Amino acid sequence: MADASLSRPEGAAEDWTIPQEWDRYTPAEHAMWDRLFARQAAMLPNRAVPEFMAGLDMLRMTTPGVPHFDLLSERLMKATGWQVVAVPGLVPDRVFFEHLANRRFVAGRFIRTPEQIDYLEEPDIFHDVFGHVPLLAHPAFADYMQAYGEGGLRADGLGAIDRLARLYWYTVEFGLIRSGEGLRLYGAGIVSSHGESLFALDDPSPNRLGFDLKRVMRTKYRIDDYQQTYFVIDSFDDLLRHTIENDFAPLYAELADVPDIEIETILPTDTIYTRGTQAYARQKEKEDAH
Ligand code: HBI
Ligand code: FE
Repeated sequence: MADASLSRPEGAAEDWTIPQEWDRYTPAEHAMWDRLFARQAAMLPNRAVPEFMAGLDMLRMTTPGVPHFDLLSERLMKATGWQVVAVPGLVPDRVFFEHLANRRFVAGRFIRTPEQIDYLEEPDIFHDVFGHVPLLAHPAFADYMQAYGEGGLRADGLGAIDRLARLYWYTVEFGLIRSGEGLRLYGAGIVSSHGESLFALDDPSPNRLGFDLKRVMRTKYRIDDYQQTYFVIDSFDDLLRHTIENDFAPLYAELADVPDIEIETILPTDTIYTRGTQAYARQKEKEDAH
């Protein structure tokens, strides 16, 4: 959750956007993008949902170097009417929602350093652009993201941003999807992470459960390590239907007195794809205790 007290840096516009200044990327920064890209592109076919791979192709992200936001926007605009705009880092929730509601995806313009290759706290351009942008070329997902922005603006008025943020977390960031040949990845937090792209699909540790809107809104999440539970959607059309056919206001009211669900809990009502061993999480806890 972005802190409401974030203050707008000098040089950022009213809506927090800044110029990408593509000409200022150094050869080392372009090389960093290429290195991250090559690593993920080699492993994601047959792991990521085919629509994600199609988006990479369609947006020509397969050409070397840090992508130019204007060129991405030009291609996206034709496909689904989305644009990519640069921001200095995390922006306040309302600003974030306002952009999404208007089909603008905000992306960091900086890229991680070699020391940060596998972990960094703020989303960089590789996470934001490689992770999030390809699916914006898919019509149902593109509509879902706009609906999320509109829902966010309403949730803000209802004091329910936390509920909605869980939906974002377990779909846009860490979602899995069913396919004819088994589960596939689509969450940006997964596909932009080398380790989690393997873990989320293959490791016996995490739970993999069927997506259920109310259930997800009640479920806590962790931001410091691989997820302990992933939720699986049936299709992007299905996800979009859940969001636009539901008026969330009565849902928030109904959930107000219902307790949260712990990260690794499996309920009798859950559809279980994997009952996780949680061995990875247990091991980490042990290491941390020493
Ligand atoms: N700002 N740049 C940026 N990127 C995000 O993903 C983001 C944000 N601000 C708020 C936010 N996400 C989330 O807290 C909302 O989805 C709730
Ligand atoms: Fe993200």
